Amino acid sequence: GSIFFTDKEEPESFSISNQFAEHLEFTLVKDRITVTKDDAYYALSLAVRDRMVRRWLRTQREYHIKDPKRVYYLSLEYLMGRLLGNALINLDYYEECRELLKKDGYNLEEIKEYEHDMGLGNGGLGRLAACYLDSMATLQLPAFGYGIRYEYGIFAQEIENGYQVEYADYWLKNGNPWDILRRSLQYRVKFYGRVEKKVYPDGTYYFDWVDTDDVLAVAYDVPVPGYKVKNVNNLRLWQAKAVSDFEFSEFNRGDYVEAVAKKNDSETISKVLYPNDTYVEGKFLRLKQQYFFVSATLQDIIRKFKINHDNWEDFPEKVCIQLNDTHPVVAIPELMRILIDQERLGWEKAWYITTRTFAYTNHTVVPEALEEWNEKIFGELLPRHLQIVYEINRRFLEDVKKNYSADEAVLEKLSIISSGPEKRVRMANLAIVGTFAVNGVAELHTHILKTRIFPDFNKIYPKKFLCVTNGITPRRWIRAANPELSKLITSKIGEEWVRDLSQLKQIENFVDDAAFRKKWREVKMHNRRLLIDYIKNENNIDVNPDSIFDVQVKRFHEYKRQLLNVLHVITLYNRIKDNPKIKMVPRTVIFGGKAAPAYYAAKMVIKLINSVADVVNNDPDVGDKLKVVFLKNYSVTLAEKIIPASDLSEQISVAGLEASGTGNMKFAANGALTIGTMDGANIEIREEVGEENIFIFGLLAEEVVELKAKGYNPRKYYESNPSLKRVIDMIASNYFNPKEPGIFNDMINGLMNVDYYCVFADYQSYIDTQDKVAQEFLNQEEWTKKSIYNVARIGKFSSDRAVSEYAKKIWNVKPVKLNNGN
Ligand code: 26M
Repeated sequence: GSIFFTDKEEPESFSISNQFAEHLEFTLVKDRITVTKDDAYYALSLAVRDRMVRRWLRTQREYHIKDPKRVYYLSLEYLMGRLLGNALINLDYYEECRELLKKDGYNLEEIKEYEHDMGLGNGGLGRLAACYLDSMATLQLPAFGYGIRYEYGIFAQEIENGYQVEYADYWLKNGNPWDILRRSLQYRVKFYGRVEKKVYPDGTYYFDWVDTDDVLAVAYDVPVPGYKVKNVNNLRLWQAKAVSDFEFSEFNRGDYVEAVAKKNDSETISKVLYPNDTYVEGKFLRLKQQYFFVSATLQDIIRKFKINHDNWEDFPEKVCIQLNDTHPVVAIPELMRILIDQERLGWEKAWYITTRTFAYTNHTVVPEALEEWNEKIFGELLPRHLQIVYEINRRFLEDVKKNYSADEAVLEKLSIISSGPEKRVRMANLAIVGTFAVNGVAELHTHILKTRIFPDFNKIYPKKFLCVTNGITPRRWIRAANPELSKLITSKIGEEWVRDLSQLKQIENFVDDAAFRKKWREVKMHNRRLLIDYIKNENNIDVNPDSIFDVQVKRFHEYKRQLLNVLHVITLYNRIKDNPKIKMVPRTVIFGGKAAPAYYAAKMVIKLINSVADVVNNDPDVGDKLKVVFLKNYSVTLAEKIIPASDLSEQISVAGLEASGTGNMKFAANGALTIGTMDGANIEIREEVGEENIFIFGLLAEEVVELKAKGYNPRKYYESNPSLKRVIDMIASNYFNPKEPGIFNDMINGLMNVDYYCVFADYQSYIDTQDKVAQEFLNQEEWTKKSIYNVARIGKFSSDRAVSEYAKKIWNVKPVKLNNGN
């Protein structure tokens, strides 16, 4: 007989109450007197984790036995948020657990608040990875997430005197009940050193990477439960650890203290998430993180492959590796190195295997976000990889010359190594050459990649580029975040929509049902009131519950144009000042989001919002017609409070620069109407919900290009538009910042002389469309219909659809269904 529960037939007999009590007493060593709310959260999470363990083991065992083709999702970021509520929903155990806890005198909703967000990502890209994990598990795909277990996640944002201030996010301070340390899973990762050519007696040779400085990668695993399926997938996060103490050279020379202190150097590799999401500075530590992550992950993937296989030609048949942007692209030369130097395969064969294994997703066309590594830095840390990259490039360019073009200008654009005084490794070019699929994240974005960013690559590899439009998980973003809306929908169409979002279509049948529409509005009002309380607590602002909740939450970047939104706010303010008795539709304009700590222009927009808020919110003429709210420290958890309460979703990037957006999908799925440009997935959202149910304004992507080509002069717009002029003059003359004169001078100069993101060009179109929004909001019945249509027609934007497309079009992996049992 086996002592393992996984080997036993009988169903689980543990009750959550018992396990909860056991963890309180035996794991946390607490009693009735000493127990805290945080203990309750921790013990409950362990009890919920316990309920996943057998499924988790069984899933991994099943994948091992059936040995299907697997997909590995490699991402430097996972913006997971809280895990407890999501686990309970996916296990279909939420209600039961709440009732059982109630009997023990605990309130689940209250306990949940003690969980610290797992904020191991910056924004869209990191949250997308988290949504995809949820869908991969729900679709029962043999999929594995890999990442870094940063000790510090995305910084905590405070607002001090209107300015953003960053604090370290030590998310592990109270421990983490979700991840488990795999004590025996450790890999050695090499850095620095040099390449030695080793010659055999027969004259053949190979390259050896020697005299390296090594670091250990230790594995922590997080369970990823699928929704109402038995599959529990795995997210493996690596933490850096110093190699054993006696290996330090200093130790041998007798400097014990120095040697132990040096441990710190290695362990800084997984210390902190880089907080920028658009601007890449070529920081050495960042490259170390990337290679640390890639090396450990590939060792793990290859170890698993070798359990069942000894023929390398099977590798691409059994393994697909999806690269989340260029951040893990050093995996391409790393696999080449392993195949050539360690496995002793020839170049052609190694390259054949490599280029059939990897696929790459591009997430941005913003030029300053394209990763390039200074060749010297790259070669110092990874000398052998630099040689391999050069050889990849040499062969690639040879090929191009033979089959495509020998034009120097074309070759320079295609080259993986940029020429010029400072040679750089272009990671996107390496990604395109070294993979079999390159995908954009929305139709327009893919089109721009093919025609504007990488046109020659697209001609060389016409079938390589494809589109998989992004999606969001309906479990977290509707079912968990908006329980009242979920109940209302389920009362009409049943619960299947949670795993098949296209079923929401059926609620169109109730658009003309006045009672249904009334309930729909009551749900929104309920959510709004929760947010009103939060705003009162956080910002001490009284918000009118009948006002339009007009919301822009996302990272701060000039291209996302929070500034355009502010210009609208000031325009409304001026209308009130001109006529304090004016009748206007009341609005609450809510902002949230973080700016990269070194991004001065974005930080000044935050300061401007807070300055405008101070004036507007305290002007007696304004009353409750207009309020401006900046909610600090926007996060996954805060998004879950804000989005369900919103009426209007601001998606106002300059056309051509927002690759997709995913917030846009979350808002529409929760019944907010969108005001947006023809950018990213907005275009596809419009296509789905119908043009009468969305507010589109502004220049098209091609028009932005044309405008700039013929010489854009923002000053002309300023001079010919009195309303715009007045707004700009107010900012320039310190109307909102009398105590800190001049602080917005750089911003104003930038707008007047350059306005790279066409704020002035789109101003009037935006104002006119906002006026239309206000008009339409007056007719609540019609607005409600539009809101229902948005939800009913949002099915396409489920991450289940997106992940199925990846599985079919790129990965060629199929579900592994677990039989019943536990
Ligand atoms: C790179 C180097 C060094 C430090 C940080 C980075 C870096 C980190 C995150 C660069 C870019 C990062 O993210 C980009 C991102 O989030 N892009 C967004 O991806 C979403 C998912 O596809 C899209 O919906 C958004 O439109 C896109 O902006």
